[in-house]
Amino acid sequence: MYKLLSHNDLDGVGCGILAKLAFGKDVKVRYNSVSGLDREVEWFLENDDQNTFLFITDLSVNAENEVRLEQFYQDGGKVQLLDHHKTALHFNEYNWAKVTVEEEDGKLTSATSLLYEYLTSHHLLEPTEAITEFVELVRQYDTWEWEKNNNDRAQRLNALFFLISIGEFEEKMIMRLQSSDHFQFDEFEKKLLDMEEDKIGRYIRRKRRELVQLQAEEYFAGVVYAESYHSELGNELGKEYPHLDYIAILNIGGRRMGFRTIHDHVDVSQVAGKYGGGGHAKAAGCSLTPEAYQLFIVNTFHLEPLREDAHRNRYNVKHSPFGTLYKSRMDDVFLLYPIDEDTWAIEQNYFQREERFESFGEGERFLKRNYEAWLVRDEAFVHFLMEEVKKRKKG
Ligand SMILES: [Mn+2]
Repeated sequence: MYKLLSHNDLDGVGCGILAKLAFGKDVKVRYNSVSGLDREVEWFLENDDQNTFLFITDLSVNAENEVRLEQFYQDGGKVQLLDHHKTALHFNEYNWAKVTVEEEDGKLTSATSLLYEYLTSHHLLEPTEAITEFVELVRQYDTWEWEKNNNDRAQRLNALFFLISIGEFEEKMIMRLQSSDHFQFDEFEKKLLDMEEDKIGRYIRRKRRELVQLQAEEYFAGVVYAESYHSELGNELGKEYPHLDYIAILNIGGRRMGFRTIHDHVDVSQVAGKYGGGGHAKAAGCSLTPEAYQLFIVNTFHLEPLREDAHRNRYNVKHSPFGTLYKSRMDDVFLLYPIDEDTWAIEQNYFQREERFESFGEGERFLKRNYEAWLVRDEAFVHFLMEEVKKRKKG
């Protein structure tokens, strides 16, 4: 017999699907949250048939279970942990664990791709084109590579995963992978996914208007409350507000929070680590500890959301050689303009500030981080220019 304990997200369930394809009725699969795994491992060690081969995928155990599993292994127990989270790399010192973040060719791994590699190389599962395609979609979704590759099929697979129950998803995928030459969505799923996409778009637009800015130690964070679509939301908000180092997404009901970043200079697994969590450089999470609650909720509850940049301007546009106009909630007006090819300066309420910036982006980052300024609409820009002309005449 086999038992697989895995994560309850798409990558974790991808592992369950592969295990069922390989072992059929001989495997019991249980999906867990990050915090639920350790109870399951304890239960297995205390109650399950000790001849069962235990797989743990996409999750890692705590220090106590680390010791227990090593003992279990030394006593002849069969266990294999496969994970791809950087925070789990120290498990590689054990014979029963293999943690790989990146393949030799530089491709990021996912738990599903690691288990597929394991099962096929141990001749427990015959590779097929359909399974290979499915595994690659899961891997691209889990590592965000789909974004770079514009592979929206990977995102749609994850959307489908959330539209139906885990049990239904497993059953559909197993049937499909056993009977099709290629991995495909059916017509009904395509229709559903189109509707879901529209819904996510509306949800993100609403959340964009709720984002508040917080300076937390050396970083600027965007803070938003959301129960669903964390990945999509973190990514969209990150791109909309590139001056923020990361986006913190609060799920009060679940007493958890997620961290997402689009930047390479921030490792959000370290930020989450401060509050007892972990994850990847670009996506991580933690429980809402009292400390995190104080910083991200109590400290931000009174704040007003960031104002969005005007989107449909023709004149007041970014990178303009004539200058770009911003405004703050204190009614300060800022004109960001180039002095020469690679020097930008800021006029605040018609007075030039001392700072110099090497690019437009740096200047804008300064304004947004320090003043939460937003790009004003064309009308306000024209009004500003007319006032300036009047002042010059008087002056
Ligand atoms: Mn994963």
